[in-house]
Amino acid sequence: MTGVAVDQCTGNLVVSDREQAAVITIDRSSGERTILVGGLEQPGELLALYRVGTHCPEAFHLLVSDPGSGRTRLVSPGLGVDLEWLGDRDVEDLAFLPDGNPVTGSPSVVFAELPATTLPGAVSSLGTADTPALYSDRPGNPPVRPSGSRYGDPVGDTLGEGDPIDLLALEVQTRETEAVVFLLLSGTTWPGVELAGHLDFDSDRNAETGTTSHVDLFSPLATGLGVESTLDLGSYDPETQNAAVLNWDGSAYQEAGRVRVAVTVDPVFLPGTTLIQIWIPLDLLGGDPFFHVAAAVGSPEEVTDIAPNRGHLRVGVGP
Ligand SMILES: [Ca+2]
Ligand SMILES: [Ca+2]
Ligand SMILES: [Ca+2]
Repeated sequence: MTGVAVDQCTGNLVVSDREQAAVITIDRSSGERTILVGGLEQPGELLALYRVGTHCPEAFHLLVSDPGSGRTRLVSPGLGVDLEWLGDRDVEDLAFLPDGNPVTGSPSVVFAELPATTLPGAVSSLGTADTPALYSDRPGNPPVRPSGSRYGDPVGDTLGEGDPIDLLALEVQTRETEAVVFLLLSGTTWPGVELAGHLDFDSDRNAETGTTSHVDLFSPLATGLGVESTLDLGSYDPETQNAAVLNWDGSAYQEAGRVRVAVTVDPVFLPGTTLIQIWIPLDLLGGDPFFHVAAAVGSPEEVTDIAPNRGHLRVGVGP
């Protein structure tokens, strides 16, 4: 697999599968896999977009880079659209720039092209394509699935040496009295391998209050978080299956309580990965179902991946 995206309309995962030369949809509830786009050369990075003015599930559109063929496709499963979006370019990465972004100012897609040669010193080049008022990075209407926020983290964007733990997705759902966090990691070795890291919560959605995020220690791009609470993954106890939530008291973290953690190695819907599920009572996060969050994961020795790679995940809409 080389690319992962989440269809926020259905909650299904979409992945690039180089072996099958196809993009595959994985149904989150049944684990069923279906081919969404076949006949590709070397499917790579995926970018989920949502057509403004349409509703879920049709709003979901997907850009599929296929550097082997030099083409990037635009696919809309709901509308039956599959067309060439960009030709003659070996695109290796794609990102959506929302309205008001500091690069283009208006909604656009930025893409990185592979260097034309493999000579030493060859660098990727960047390009942008305007998508004025056509697309957004989230559906305009409430998604079909329960309220929640997801971030599909790129495959292989890890820090550190050796076989670092690669975070593939961060998702938070809020229910009446609790937040449920899902962390999807590459590999099936954990918990044989020790996991550490933090989930940082900006409970009042105010960067000016709280303390610096652990993620900001490893990211060149600011999270924009002022952290009130953190879940310490390193405190996970396999015996009791719980981990500590710590609250910032203005000068230090104090343990606020321990929360339930479930680890599923090799989950049916995505073999070869590890799913960590964490249930946090909203009381421990200030009681508000709206908050901002970011994650840093790795071994006790080093952080090997962060999510989101830029900024934070917004959970709930809030006033
Ligand atoms: Ca990653
Ligand atoms: Ca804060
Ligand atoms: Ca990352």
